[in-house]
Amino acid sequence: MTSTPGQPELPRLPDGVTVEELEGLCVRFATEAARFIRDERPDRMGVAATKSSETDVVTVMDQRSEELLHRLIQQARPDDGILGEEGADVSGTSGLTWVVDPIDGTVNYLYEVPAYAVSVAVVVGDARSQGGWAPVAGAVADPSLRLVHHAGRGTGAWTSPEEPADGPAPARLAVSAEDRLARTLLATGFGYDPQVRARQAEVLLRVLPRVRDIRRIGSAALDLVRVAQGSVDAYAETGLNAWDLAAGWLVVEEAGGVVLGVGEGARSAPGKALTVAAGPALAPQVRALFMAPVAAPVGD
Ligand code: LIP
Repeated sequence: MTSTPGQPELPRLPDGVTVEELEGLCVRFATEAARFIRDERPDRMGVAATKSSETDVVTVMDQRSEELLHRLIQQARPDDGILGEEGADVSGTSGLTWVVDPIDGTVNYLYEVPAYAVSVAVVVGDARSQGGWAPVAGAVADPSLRLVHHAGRGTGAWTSPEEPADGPAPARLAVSAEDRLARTLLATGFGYDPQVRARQAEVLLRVLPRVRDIRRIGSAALDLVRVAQGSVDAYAETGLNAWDLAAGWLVVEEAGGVVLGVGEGARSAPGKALTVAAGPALAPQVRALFMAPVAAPVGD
């Protein structure tokens, strides 16, 4: 990692590429895929397959969106690795890996609920190991609002229109300054496995009385963007994969927030065990609330 006084540590990037160039590619690729899944949606689109459970669905557009992203990435950055939710798994030789979710919020997309996104991030390290990687550039495209939220390590977090000519100018993002749980609007989500959902419901039983309210948007990438926008105060979820969170993680950090995992060292990074995102004063409180033993009485 290289660092300039007063600036966040910047990773040493390969072959002279800059963070700004990678951020621009993330925006371009995410935006192209967002237009595709919105404008090319088939009239009678059904479920193409299921994964971890009968409710963990894949549509043909998830698959085609990932094929499009794979093609765009390989044309622009042929030596980089690729890891995608729908099976893309390219090792690469450059030290950079593209981590993509071709449709995050697939169930919302299937039901035409306007809360789904395309998430594209570039990471350094091993994207397949917990705590072994970190994002350096990322974009979350929202096809329903025709917006793209993006960040590069050290370049801030921004919301831009899908079509720059349409305006307005990019708006800088900043997390909420809320520091009290009782006033916290908390976004969260649930897994696809019934036993996992039962455990998440037990945690929610303790969390719900302690916060202002919860919002279940149905897309981790958009939940993280809303933390960066300050339109929720915090987000917490267990069971996320790298592709759900890679771009949103950086957008939150570049908006002045922190993104935490369950513990210290490698486990301090967000991942399957727990992902918490909020402003610096609130994030540790939200993590403690989600990590307390489930058996603890409500309102303890
Ligand atoms: C979704 C996540 C969401 C979670 C859903 C699902 P997918 O990702 O973005 O936060 O609560 O269960 O995992 O499967 O739509 O790409």
